[in-house]
Amino acid sequence: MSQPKKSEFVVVANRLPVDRVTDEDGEGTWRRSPGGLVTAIVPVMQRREGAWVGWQGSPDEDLEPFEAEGMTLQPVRLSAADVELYYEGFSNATLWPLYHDVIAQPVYRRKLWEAYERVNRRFARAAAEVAEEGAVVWVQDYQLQLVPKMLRELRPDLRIGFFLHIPFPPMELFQQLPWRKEILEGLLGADLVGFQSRDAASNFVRLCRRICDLKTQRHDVMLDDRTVRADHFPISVDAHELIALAEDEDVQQRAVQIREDLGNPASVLLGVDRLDYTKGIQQRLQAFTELFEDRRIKVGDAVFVQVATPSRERVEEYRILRDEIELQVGRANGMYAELGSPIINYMHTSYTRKELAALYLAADVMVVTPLRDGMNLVAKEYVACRADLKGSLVLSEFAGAADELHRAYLVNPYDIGGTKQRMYEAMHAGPVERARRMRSMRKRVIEHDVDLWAKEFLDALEAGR
Ligand code: GDG
Repeated sequence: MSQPKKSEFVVVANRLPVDRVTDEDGEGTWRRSPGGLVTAIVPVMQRREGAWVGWQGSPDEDLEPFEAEGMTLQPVRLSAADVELYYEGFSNATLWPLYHDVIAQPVYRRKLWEAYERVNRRFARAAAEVAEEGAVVWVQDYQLQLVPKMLRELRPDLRIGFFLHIPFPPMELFQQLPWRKEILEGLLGADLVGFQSRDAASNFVRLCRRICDLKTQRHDVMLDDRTVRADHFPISVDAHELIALAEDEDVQQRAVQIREDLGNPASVLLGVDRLDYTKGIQQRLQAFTELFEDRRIKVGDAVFVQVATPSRERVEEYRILRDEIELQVGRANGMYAELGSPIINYMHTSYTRKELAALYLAADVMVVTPLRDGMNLVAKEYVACRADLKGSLVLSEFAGAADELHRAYLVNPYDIGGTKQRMYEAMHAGPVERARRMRSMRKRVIEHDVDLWAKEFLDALEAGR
């Protein structure tokens, strides 16, 4: 294998920021993946000649490092068994539910843990190989929590940051994890551990004190030879890109077309989520359906569009969830729809960014009701797109975004009665009220966009040198 080029800035994430696509001539090539994280980090990478270490998305494939979009990409190989045990297993069947309030029962199996350790070590080695002397390495998310420690052992010269995109649970839940100490020690290999919310950061600090028996002070965890800082850095969206998208004439026309296709109801309500049990899709559809049952609204008053992007389809919980939602939608339409006018339009598919922006513009009420969510970018994307100040946002208190978007219609998604009331209020808000709320939310999202997020994290990481 050829010697990889060394970089002074390295990102380590489960996935590489590119997807394999086939062009018109049938040739395979790579295209930058959509999404805020990639958009935020790519400019930093290009400025610093960065490298990105990650899995390329298909199992059992050996790939040499390659260049794309001005970045060096360092593929990490995962076998089919790694995907099953480390990714679908420990990451998505153990950590994901545990970190999201145990909404689903986490699976605790030693074999999954062993795979997690083994694969984390592989990522750490790959990062150690591409990092220049004294480089900054930024490790991303729950799949790679052991990498900071493993990497520090290999390369004590590096400056290591870690950012967790999902919630970090309170002690009462985290304690369940048979490998709780190992995970904390893994994270403590970093110089800076970043979380989405203040609560998550303080959960972590408290756990370091209680489980690892370490001294702590506010944001700091004291080790023998160094101090680890734990703080919150709420992620955001590329507001300017979204504003431009929403100004695009095709997008605006498409939004009008969507409303027409829906029969021009008085209110269009919209949900956009990965099909995941943390997102509260069932609760919101129930609340909406009950408004028909209670005869507070009728066909013509409102239509709900639910986009559920396919996700983790090989994990059993997700298959069950999909069946349940599809049954629920069928029932609701069976009971309350009229010929040619369903009350819920459910799409199990994924759309282009442009189509998504058109949907945001077509929606009078965006409904974001996760049972627990690190941040939720959909809520911020909707707000960024609505320069016309016409939309309303119904938002769960349990999404990180609720810490910033105080002017949303905040709901406890477990409270179906409260949720349907707030949805109803959002549908019937006057233009002045809508504009007042939207203006305040937009100010926050535009001022605190994803560039600022990356800058604040990296400045804090460098500051401690
Ligand atoms: C994790 C945390 C945290 C969705 N459907 C389509 C599509 N999307 C895009 C959205 C948005 C992204 O996917 C989803 O981001 P979320 O933040 O809403 O949720 P997670 O995927 O669970 O993300 C979360 C996030 O990491 C970042 O730190 O906020 O709390 O769970 O950007 O627009 N994009 C396209 N077509 C779709 O059909 N193109």
